[in-house]
Amino acid sequence: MGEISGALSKATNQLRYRRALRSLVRPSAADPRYHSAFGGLWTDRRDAGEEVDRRLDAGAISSEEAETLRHWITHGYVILERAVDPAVCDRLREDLERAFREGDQKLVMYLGGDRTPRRLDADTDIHHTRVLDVYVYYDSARQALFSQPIVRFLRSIFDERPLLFQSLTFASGSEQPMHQDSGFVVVSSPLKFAASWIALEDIQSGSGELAYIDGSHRLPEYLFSGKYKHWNAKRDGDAQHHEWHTRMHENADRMGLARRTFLGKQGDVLIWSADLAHGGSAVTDPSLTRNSLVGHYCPTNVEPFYFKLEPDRRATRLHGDGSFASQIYGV
Ligand SMILES: O=C(O)CCC(=O)C(=O)O
Repeated sequence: MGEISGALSKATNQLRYRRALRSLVRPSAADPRYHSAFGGLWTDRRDAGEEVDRRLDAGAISSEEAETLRHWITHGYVILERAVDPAVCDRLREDLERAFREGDQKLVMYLGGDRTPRRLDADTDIHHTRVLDVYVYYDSARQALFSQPIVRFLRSIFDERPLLFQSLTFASGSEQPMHQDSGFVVVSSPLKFAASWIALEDIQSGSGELAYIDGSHRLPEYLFSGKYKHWNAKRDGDAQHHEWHTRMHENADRMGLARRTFLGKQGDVLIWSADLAHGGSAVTDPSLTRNSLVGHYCPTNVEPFYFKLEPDRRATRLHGDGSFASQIYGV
């Protein structure tokens, strides 16, 4: 009996997975209004600059917001200075340091680049760890990730309330290779999401600061197995992953795009678009910390892919002008 129900649930999951994948295939008839065949946010439309003018003329946005939106459209990221109260950053760091000292069995973390989920035991070294979705349990993380300037900006590009569906903490540089999140972060409309990178302390040069390629959200698109924006190890293999990475750099060089690093002060936030290439630069001074928090958000009318695969993890909880969900813990 157990074997039959196990086989049935495996078959149901495979069916769910195949159905969900269909929405992620490159459409055969692309909407010519967008740069990408996958469409995207209104800011990804070819007439996005004119749309900013229209919103400004209609009084829907201020001239400062229009300037921020124009930067986002051209460069694929924005920097919001002091968007998070430094006191909130300190509170989150204290919460995390306590959790690492005393242990917090509710939380799940990764060690280095290893994707094996681990419980957070007492006396764990905080460095080279990533704690997942802390916002579910820590008010300080919710205050940071839903700070008013972040939510206001996300609402302006989403035309919708933001749904926070994943976060990662870093106490030291990740040295993560340059990548576009659309390759790994999967939502029902592949370009409809954005990420915030919050400096929880003043970031020092040599700490493995966040690196990114200005304007790379308009790089020629790489299609995994000829049709997907996201990489699947089993389906696409390491060779395609390597080719994606190589072409990203070749095309960025050919287009003359600038590599930049983010030396944010505590509370500064960099928001990147789904296709902006970014990663962690080399840690040249291992004595330096790099306390930071990354959050991934989509509009509430878009679904993280896991909603389709794990219906019991679809629940969302309201928080101010946004909401949140978590594949790891549920909410
Ligand atoms: O903070 C970093 O070093 C890189 C983070 C990153 O690439 C990501 O979260 O996608």
